[in-house]
Amino acid sequence: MNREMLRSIAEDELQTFQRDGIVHLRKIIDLEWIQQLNQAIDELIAQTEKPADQVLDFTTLALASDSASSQQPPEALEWASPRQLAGRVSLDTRVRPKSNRGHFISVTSVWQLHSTIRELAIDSPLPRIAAQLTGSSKLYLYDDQLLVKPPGTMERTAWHQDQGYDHVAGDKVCAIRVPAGSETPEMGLIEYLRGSHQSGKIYKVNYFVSDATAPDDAGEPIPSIEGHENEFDIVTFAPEPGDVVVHHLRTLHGAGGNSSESKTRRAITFRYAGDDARYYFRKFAPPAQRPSNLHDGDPLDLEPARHPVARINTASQPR
Ligand SMILES: O=C(O)CCC(=O)C(=O)O
Repeated sequence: MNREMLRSIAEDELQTFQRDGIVHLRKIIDLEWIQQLNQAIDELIAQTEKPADQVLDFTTLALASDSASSQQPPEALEWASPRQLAGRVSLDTRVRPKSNRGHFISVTSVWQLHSTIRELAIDSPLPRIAAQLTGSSKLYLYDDQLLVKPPGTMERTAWHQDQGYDHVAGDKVCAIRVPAGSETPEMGLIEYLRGSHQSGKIYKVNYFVSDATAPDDAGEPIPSIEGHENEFDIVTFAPEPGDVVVHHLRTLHGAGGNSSESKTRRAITFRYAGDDARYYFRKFAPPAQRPSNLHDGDPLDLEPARHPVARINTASQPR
């Protein structure tokens, strides 16, 4: 596998990331990684027994929430429980409902489930890209998320910011999204609010397919972007295999449903923490990120099994 970037990052791309909190890097990783990624996704999706706390079917959750109501007997309100979401799932009206409705699937910490994904996360061109864009001399994998949106998946991805979901404080933090195929507008391209990382705000976490938030989340309310898109400076990209899209962990982003008749949108996003990153407990981060022994202010090195060091040059080896 080619662990080198296919080209260097240009100065204007670096400046775009710093200014806008988002940059599309075209033709930067070898297509062999994308072939391997597709094979890994096929294998992961075909597995019948998946660790339950790593897999979330947002469509099943959305359908369950349609029938849930506050009149029902009280159930414990867990992260994204149907009752929490009742009546609040954001559906894309451009997507025609199908009898065989697509399922919007999320798998987190995939690097722990598949060797190809682990290699892509910590021993590929990706950590080098993250280190250069964040100006870091050491880089940790914070976590990852595989998102699969098949044709006819109506659930929108609600506008959100990643950092509130992560127990990490710091500015040298970014996410690299690696699409597994070509993406077109009908598939629900990811939309990013340009420059939204600059305010330094940490927003309330929502339930990903809904803008519902926990009432006592101390974060800032997310601006009401859906339906008012032309009032905001939004940018989208139509990435091709071999491209990556890098956003700062504070950049707000969201996406539509997949109205394509035939094309599944599949991508994995790796979240990296650089030189100034420290553990910071966030009460409303999803529980899939299992309890940690770290305390606020601890460097992430103290839990290498959760936050492995990523290789950023050919001379050093990942732990
Ligand atoms: O796939 C989506 O709809 C959302 C992607 C996303 O939130 C991310 O890559 O961080």
